[in-house]
Amino acid sequence: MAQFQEVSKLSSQHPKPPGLVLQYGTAGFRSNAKHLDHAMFRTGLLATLRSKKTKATIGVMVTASHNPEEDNGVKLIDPMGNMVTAEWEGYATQLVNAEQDDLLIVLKDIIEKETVNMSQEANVFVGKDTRSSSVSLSQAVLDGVLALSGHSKDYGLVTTPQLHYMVCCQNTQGKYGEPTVEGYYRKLCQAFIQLIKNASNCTDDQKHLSVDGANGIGALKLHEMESHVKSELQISVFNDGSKGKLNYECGADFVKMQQKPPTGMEMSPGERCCSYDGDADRIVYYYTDSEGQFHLLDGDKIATLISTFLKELLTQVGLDLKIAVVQTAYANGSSTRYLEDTMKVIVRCTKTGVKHLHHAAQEFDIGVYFEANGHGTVLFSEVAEEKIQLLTQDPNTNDERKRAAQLLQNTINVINQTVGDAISDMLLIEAILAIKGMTVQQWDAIYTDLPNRQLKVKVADRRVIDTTDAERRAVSPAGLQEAIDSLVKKYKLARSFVRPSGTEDVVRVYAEAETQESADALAHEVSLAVY
Ligand code: NG1
Ligand code: ZN
Repeated sequence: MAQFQEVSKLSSQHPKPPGLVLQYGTAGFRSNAKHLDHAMFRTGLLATLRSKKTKATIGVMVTASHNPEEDNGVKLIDPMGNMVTAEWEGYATQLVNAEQDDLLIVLKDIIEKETVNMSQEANVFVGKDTRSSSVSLSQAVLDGVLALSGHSKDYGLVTTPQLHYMVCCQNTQGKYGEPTVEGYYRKLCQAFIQLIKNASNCTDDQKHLSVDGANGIGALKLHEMESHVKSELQISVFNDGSKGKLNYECGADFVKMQQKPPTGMEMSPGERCCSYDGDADRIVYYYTDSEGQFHLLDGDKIATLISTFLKELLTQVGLDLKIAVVQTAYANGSSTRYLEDTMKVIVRCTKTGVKHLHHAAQEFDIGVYFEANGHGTVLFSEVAEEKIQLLTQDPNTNDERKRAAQLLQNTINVINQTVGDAISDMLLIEAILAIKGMTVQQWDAIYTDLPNRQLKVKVADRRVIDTTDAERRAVSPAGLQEAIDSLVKKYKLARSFVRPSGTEDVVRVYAEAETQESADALAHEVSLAVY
């Protein structure tokens, strides 16, 4: 078939280095950018097949998020803006690892297994981050789509959540919004402006926010968005890529892991600040107090703020909708305790990786999910959205209920339900703080984090560690969990677990305890037990 001749021809321009093996992990393929050209081309091929199979538009995002500038990566986005299924992740790994001469065999095998109708049209949206390697790598993706005669639309520089949004808008015939960057700003910012109208007496201090753009795409996009919200939110962008290196000593991952401010940011005591990661799907907040001490408000604090706000609104509208917060094992123990005991909301714990959290959140009318590292969003079920919409239009609803229903409606519109989104989360958080007249210190004081420490351990083969109970307990190697249990017993309010990373060749160790010294010591002792 002529179609496959084109694949052969173009794939020879994107040859696979013999013997190289890559794995489609939690965040797609990720590696040093030098090794990825063939992976990009082949992901373009697979996205085209996925589009033919689903009869819908598929997204391909070229980014390595918080990884160093030298790395890159690629991720597929399914029709509703969600992650692809485990089966197709498996195909991605097979296709990318096929040696050059076997490519067509593996490709045809996938077509056969999935009974893909090759005469079906295909449509693929492509986006990229600001890495210098992203230019040629995203071109390789476009070549892959072309090789199978698919249509592609190159969105160029966009954040990861923006591309998820475009894919969802396209496949819902505009019901979710308009699939353009301008349409994205319009939808989110209009909802934000509506929300903020409910804030009384906002001071200039409250209207100001400093953002660390991680020298990446988020900074660029904030500049584009600024004019839409200027009257209500004055943003100072630091690490906007004009001087520093992407993710280097800045960005959400650096701030969360190092528990200190990014370099390149001017902070006065008490001032509200936040950091995005390299592709703007994560956000964390922080401030320094008058003694110069650093305070981090991570994904757990964000989930708490948002779920408190939503729960209060649900009480006001009198709708019986089930709200839950979804976390991972990395959630600070204090947050879980506060949510369950004080807030009385349902808390679920899932394995690390957004797809697990997203999936669990879909089981509730309102599912607030956040990883401690700041990746998260809120999902509203169709039923919840309908009930809220009806209330906003009901002539028999009293003013208080109507106001609360409007706030819920605008929250639905400001939040990017397809995936965690730093820009969208930031707008919602800013609106909530303004409406509640809350300072960042008051937000921080809702509960006190248990001191914690995360470490990485290099081992010969991280896959020997197998876990259960949402990764909170190790089932292999034999004796490891018992060793962790006895170390944990030495410290007050302590908890610790280990798991193999899905994105790096390391084992991650997490420990929390009553004091920072204890958390550090426990993390260190557990990492020795992992060897
Ligand atoms: P791994 O490398 O599997 O721990 C990391 C993050 C995840 C998620 C993915 C994808 C931690 C502890 N892990 O996964 O939460 O964000 O990267 O980027 O933060
Ligand atoms: Zn990211």
